[in-house]
Amino acid sequence: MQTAKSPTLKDQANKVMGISKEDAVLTKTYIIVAFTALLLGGILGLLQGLNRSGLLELPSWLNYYQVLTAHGLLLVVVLTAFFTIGYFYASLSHTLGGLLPKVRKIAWIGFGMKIVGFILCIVPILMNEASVMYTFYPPMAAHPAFYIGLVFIALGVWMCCIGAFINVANWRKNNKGQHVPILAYFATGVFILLFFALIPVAIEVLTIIPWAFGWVETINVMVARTLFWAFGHTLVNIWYLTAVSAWYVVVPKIIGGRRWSDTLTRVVIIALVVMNITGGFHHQIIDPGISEAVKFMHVFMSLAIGFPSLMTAFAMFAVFERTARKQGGKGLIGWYKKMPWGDVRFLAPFIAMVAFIPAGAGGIAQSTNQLDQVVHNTMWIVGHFHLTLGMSVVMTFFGISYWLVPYISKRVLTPQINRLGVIQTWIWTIGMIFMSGAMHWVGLLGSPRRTSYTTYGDNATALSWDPYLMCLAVGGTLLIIGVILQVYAVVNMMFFAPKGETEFPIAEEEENATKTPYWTERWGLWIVVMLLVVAMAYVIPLTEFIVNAPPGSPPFKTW
Ligand code: HEM
Ligand SMILES: [Cu+2]
Repeated sequence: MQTAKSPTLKDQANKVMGISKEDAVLTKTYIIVAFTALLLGGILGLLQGLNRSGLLELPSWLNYYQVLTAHGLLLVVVLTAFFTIGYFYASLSHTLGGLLPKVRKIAWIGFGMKIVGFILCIVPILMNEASVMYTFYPPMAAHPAFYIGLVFIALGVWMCCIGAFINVANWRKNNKGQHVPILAYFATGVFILLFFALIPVAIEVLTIIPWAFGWVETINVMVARTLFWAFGHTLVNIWYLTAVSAWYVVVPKIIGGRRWSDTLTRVVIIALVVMNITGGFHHQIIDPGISEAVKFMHVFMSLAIGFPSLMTAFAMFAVFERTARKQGGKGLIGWYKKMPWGDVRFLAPFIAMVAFIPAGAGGIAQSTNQLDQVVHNTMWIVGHFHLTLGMSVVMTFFGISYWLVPYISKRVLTPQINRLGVIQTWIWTIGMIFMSGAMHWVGLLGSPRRTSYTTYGDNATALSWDPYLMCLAVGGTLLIIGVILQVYAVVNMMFFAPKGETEFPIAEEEENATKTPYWTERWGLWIVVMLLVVAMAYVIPLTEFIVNAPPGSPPFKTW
C-alpha cells in the first residue's frame, strides 16, 4: 500500500485491509528463513550437548568445531537478523501505512545479498575449511570465501537499514512535527545501531580478506578483535532492543493495559543507541595489551547499559501491576492472578523478561575484572548467553510469532496452537534452566567452552564435571523438543490455521500521559553523541594497538 497523505484515511485503510500482500510476503520470507535457522541450529546444538556430555561421538567427517561454527552462525546471526528485520519491516508497514515500493525492493535485494553471503559462509564450513567459530578471531584463518560471505551479509543488512531510513524519513516528511509511531521509533533505533555497528566489523573483514588470500603476510590480532567486539557486543544488544520493543509496546496491549510513559520509552531507546557500541571492550577484559585505565573506563561504560535495562524492568512491572489492579487485582502481589497466564503471547515474553534478571546479573559479574578471571572462556559464558539470547531474546521472538505469523498470513491463532505454545514455553523454560544452569555451574568448576569432549586423561577435576554435563544434555534434549514444537506452530499458523484477521497489537498511551518532548526526534543529534562516545572509547586504545603494534600474525588453521 502506498503512503496516503491523510493519517485517518491511512488508518482506516489499514484497519480494513490489514497488511498488504507484498509487505506480508516480505516478512513471511524473512520469518521462514529465521525459523529454518532455528531448526538447523537447534539440531546442531543438540549434537554439541550430547558430545560434551560424552553421550555421542561425532562421525569422522563432522568436526565439533565445524558444528559449533554453524550453530553460532545460524542462531546468533541468521535466526536473529532475519527475525528482527522481518518483524520490524512488518511494524514499519503497519505503523507507517505500508512500505514504499522502492523500500520493499531494497529489502528484497538485501535479502538476496544475505542469502548469497550465507551460502558463501556455509559452504567452506561444510568443507571443514572455516571452523573459526562465529567470532572468526585471527590468527585462525578460514577459507577466503567465508569472509567474502560475511561482506555480502553486511551489505544485505545495510540495504535493510537504508530501506527503513527511507520509509521513516518519508513518513516524517508527510507528518511534519509529529512523533514517529513508537514501533517505527524502535525500528529506527535498531537500524541505526545495526548501520553503525557493521562499520567496524566490515573494516575488520576487509583487512582479513587479503591476509586470508595470502597477499598480506600478517595481521594485527588486537585490532581485529577490538573491531569485532565493537560490532559483536552491539549486535546482541540490538537483538535485546528488538525484544524490548515488544515488551514495551505489544505486551501491555495483550494484557489489556496501556503503554508505560512514551517519553521514558524513547529515552531508553536513545540511551541504548548512544551507549551500546562502547560496551564491546568487556569481551576483551582478559586480553593482554590493553591498559588498565582503558579497561577501567570500559567497566564503567558497560555497566552504564545496565541503567536503561533497570528502567525497563521497572516500567514493565509497573505496567503489569497497574493493569492487573484496574482489572480488580488485589493485595501486595495478589494482583498477579489477573495476568493472562494461559495466553502464550503474554507468557513467553513474560518468562523472557524474568530470565533477564539472572542473565543481567551474570553480565554484571562478567564485566568485573576480578570476577571474570574465574569464568572467562568457561562454560559459564555459554550459560550466560543462552540465558540472555536463548531465553530473553529468542523466547520473546517466539511470543511475537503467535500474533505476527497469523497477522501476515491473514489467519488466526487457534486455542489449540495457543495451548501448544504454552506447553512449548514451559518446555523451553525448563530445558534452558537445566542447560544454562548446568553450564553456569560447570563453568565455575573450570570446564572450558569451545572444547569437544575430553576427560584430559581421566583427570579427576575433569571427571567431576560429568554430572553437570549430563544435566546439560537433558536440557538440550528438552530444548530440541521445544524447537520442533515452535517450528511446527509457525508452519501451522503460516499455512494451515483458519483464515481470518489478526490484530497487530500496539498498546495505547495512558489517558493522562504527558506530552513527549520533541527533542526525542532529533536523531541527528543522538547519532553525533553516539559517535562522540564511540570516539572516546576507541580512539586511544586503537591508536595504541596500531602505533605500538606487536609483530603481526600469519594465518593458522588450528583444526
Ligand atoms: C536446542 C537448543 C540449543 C542447544 C542444545 C544448544 C547447545 C549449545 C552448546 C552445547 C554450545 C557450546 C558449547 C561449547 O562452547 O563447546 C552452544 C554454543 C552456542 N549457542 Fe547454543 N544451544 C541451543 C540453542 C541456542 C540458541 C537458541 C542460541 C541463540 C539464539 C544459541 C547460541 C549459541 C551460541 C552463540 C554459541 C557459541 C558458539 C561459539 O562458542 O562459537 N544456542 N550451544
Ligand atoms: Cu557484550
